[in-house]
Amino acid sequence: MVTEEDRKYIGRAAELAEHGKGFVNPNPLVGAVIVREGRIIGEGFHARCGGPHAEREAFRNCTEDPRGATLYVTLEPCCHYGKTPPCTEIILEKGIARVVIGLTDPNPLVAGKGIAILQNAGIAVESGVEVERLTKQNRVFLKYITTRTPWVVLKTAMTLDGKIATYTGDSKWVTGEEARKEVHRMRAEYTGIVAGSGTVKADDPLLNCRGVAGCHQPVRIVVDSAASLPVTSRIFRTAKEQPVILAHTAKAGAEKLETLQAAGIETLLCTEQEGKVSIPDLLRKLGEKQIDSLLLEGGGELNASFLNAGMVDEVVAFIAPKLTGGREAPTPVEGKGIARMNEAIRLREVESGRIGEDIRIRGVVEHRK
Ligand code: AOF
Ligand code: ZN
Repeated sequence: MVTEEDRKYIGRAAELAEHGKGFVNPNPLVGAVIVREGRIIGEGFHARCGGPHAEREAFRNCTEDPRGATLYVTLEPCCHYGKTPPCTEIILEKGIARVVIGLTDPNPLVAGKGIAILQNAGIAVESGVEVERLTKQNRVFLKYITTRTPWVVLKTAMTLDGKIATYTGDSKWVTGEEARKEVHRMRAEYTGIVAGSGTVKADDPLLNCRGVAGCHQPVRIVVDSAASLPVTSRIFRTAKEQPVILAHTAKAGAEKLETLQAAGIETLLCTEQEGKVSIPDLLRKLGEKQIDSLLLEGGGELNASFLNAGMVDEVVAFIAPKLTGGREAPTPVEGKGIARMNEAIRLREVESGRIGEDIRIRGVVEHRK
């Protein structure tokens, strides 16, 4: 039976798991708590990919012998030799009497086998606690481990009348300082950032994470069918400091590709769809490179291609209380668009709030069956 107390300790383990954000990918966020007689005697979380799992960290931090205690862990303990030995082994070794698990692990290497090993050894096991909260916390991992393609977050910043720049192309800045800082924090959470070559030419962005202490720098991915990235762009010039992948099609010239490679850029040949890089092919190939999550920063044509391919999982929009108008002013999603309002792409789990002077709306895309 799962008690209120069980839910509380799984909640604590979920809090601990958050500390791994931005560092564990493509692994899950996992937290663990060891409890005896209503007291926490050990806590741990998975801190970085390749490092010890949460369970081992909790044992390492134990202030007393955990024999007979209860282990709370947000994800089913693993039972395979990966980068680290199986957690089920140390749980048995330490003489834990009861294990309370948040989510079962869909990783085919685990998927219920971890629970079975513990139960067969006579340990009392409960699983499926705080499922909604934990599913949300680990949505990147849960998608990646089952599809091997990244979780994609479309991020945009626009005026109240839906423009991402003025009709002259001026976009500095749509939103205020706090929203821009928040974008830098977001960049640190995802493995890759994607932009189209049009945006790179227009704005010459660095697409890095600035002003966030100790943050990880995401891989920068430029979607550029013809490999037209200017050699004067900041992305080109900083490729040796922060990785860049340039996704192109067969129409890119061999000489330009060599120039890009010499600058330290990884070029990625993708199949073509309507003359452009095929988004499903791109995501498959990025997935093979262990890229589990992407922050998509457009522009409008690339955003439309991702949406049309059904490859956006989440949308985060910053809306500035400003109006610029202009029928030629660019908008977050261009393309041809959807003909009928009742066919619009919908969001669920919608949240909204203020970030400085701006408003942020986020939600998860309702994928069509
Ligand atoms: C984690 N951290 O705390 C737990 C995980 O390659 P490895 O050895 O790090 O194994 C990664 C897999 O282990 C991961 O995909 C997940 O299925 C399982 N559990 N992973 O990174 C943890 N408990
Ligand atoms: Zn493990």
